[in-house]
Amino acid sequence: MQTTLVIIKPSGVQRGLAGEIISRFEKKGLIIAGAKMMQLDEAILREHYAHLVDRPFFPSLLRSMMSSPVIVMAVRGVDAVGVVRAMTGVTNSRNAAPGTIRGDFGMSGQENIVHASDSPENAAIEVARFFKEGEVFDYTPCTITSIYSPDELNA
Ligand code: IDP
Ligand code: MG
Repeated sequence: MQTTLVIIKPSGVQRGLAGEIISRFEKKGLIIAGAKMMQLDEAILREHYAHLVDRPFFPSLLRSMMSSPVIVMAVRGVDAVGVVRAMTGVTNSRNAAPGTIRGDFGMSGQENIVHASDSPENAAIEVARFFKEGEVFDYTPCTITSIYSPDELNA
């Protein structure tokens, strides 16, 4: 199984979408392996968005991501990184497909409701960036055999 990082950004927290977003992952059959609210600061955002620090919109992105607490989640499942990215939709919410989180709830490129890790490698780095030892839990929901076949679980 993979564990991926989801951040419910200030745009999602402020608009009262946290429950709806968590519910989508739960209903899909993904496991919420860790969850907490935190206030992000410039240092962690410069690391997290290192690929964007030279872009003209970076100061605005920083302000936005620090404008309220966020909810960070470690979300687990078979192929969870790709599944969660697909559920998130493309970066600009106006272009995101209906049925995705950004496509259903957003109108903005910047204020796009959620972050989701883009590769298994980055997912491992990002979960470790936002969660301390002991904050991500390794448990098996009692519904697991209704979510996956035995061969999917043992792959
Ligand atoms: P992603 O969140 O879909 O992976 P990235 O390119 O990694 O997209 O960008 C990270 C975040 O930076 C986006 O989710 C969005 O909030 C913001 N962002 C990206 N491109 C733009 C832009 O052109 N204008 C404003 N904000 C942007
Ligand atoms: Mg990204």
